[in-house]
Amino acid sequence: GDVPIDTSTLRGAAASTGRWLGAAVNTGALSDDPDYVALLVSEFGAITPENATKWGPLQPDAETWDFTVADSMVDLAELHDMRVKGHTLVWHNQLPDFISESMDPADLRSAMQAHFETTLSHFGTQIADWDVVNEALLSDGSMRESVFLSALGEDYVSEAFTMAAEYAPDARLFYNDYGIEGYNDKSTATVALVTDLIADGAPIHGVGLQMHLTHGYAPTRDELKDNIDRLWALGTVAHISEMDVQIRHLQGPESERLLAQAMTYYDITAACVESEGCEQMSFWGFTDRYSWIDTAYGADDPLLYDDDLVAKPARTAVHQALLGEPMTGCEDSRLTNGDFESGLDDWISWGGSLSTVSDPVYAGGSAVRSSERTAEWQGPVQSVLDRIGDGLLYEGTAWVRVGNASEAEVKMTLQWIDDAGEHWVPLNWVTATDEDWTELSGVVNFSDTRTTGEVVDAHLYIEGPDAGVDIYADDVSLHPVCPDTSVPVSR
Ligand code: 9MR
Repeated sequence: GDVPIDTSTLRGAAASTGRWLGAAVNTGALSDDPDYVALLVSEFGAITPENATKWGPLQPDAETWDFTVADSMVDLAELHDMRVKGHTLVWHNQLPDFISESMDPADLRSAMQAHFETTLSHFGTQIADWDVVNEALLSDGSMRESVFLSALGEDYVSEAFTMAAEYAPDARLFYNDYGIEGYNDKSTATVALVTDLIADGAPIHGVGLQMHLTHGYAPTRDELKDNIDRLWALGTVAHISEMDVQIRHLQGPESERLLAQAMTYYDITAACVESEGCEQMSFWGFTDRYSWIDTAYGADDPLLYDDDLVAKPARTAVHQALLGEPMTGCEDSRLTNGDFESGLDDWISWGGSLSTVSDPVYAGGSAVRSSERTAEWQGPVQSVLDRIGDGLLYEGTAWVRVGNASEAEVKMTLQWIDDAGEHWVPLNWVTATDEDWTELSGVVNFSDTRTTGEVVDAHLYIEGPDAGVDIYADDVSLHPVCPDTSVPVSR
């Protein structure tokens, strides 16, 4: 109908760009957790059964079929106007026991035939999209060993697509895999596979990039866009099909860890909405209450809503990226009293003497002065140990000038101590004068790829001039750098 799109929901915001936004549905939660179901249907316009439409769950033994759980998901989707993606017809995991590794080609082929025919005729047009083959490739680009490969040879992929189209002529058919989001041997092999399938006349419509990520190891936005573009150039759409973002390795306050995660979600969502070829984006669940990550790797919080179903910064970031709005959460300085209006507060000095002054000031009523300095590393310092987190880029800014010298080099430094020792990373240097205020700004990557073990100490320094030179500073701030604002392309 002509119901106006409610862009306050994720599904509505995605729909406003012509895309579907979905989540994998957990079997237990569907029947036992009404709050989960309510949030699912209000926020998501597409679902993928997380396990219920895999071969094993659907056909526990050769004579037994069980569509109960899958049907309840499909019915829910129909009631709430959600698109359904079936997952997955052919996969080396979660197979029925009667599919044995040593099956001969004829037996495997007829088992597949029965599975495809029964499953696809059962759902008919209720399931619009199917993952036909899942995870057929290895990271070096070669084909994964499986009963399908050993019995049917490499052509099993093409055979599966042709067979699926026979029983589901209206469905759109996908190849789905992990580790193919950026540019690497596996994603290049995927492009080659899709090229071959098309050349063979196999009916393939798209590729699912699973997007199981760990913050700090995600493909860049540009790399992902290029990768989606090369699939689009073949005439296939891309889906982000199983996104989640692990953060248990990140140090720092929870708010900073969740912000880091939100940045990864923002960048990936932005890459999708900035790409004509990206048609759908789905997450592997939506609440930290239920995630495969906890079981597979350890306690984590990889999704958009927390254990209490409260929206996390990641949910806000996805929503903002869908709407082409700037990402929020980076504005406030992680330092306290950077304008020195309430005295020295958390500012300290390892030497010399630190005081607030009312003249000169850059802004407001006071600035800080570091005088009687006996070494170049002395100046205003503030601990940021409980204020910043790894996996983030921080921008520091300050206004500085000097006394007792007409000019001197002043720098801003991030210092930290971890298992590898003490580190000093300059954000930037500037030539300050005794005549006027000069801006000092720069960025530092305080990242898990640079820290080793536990960070036990971290400070922001303003320092640099020779002993005896006074440093003045005002309006000092340190804040994270958020991703560039997305520019959605409608489909
Ligand atoms: O999330 C699924 C989990 O509940 C199952 O135990 C597991 C079985 O291997 O499969 C998980 O889903 C996988 C998906 O089907 C394919 N891509 C990787 C997903 C996470 O392992």
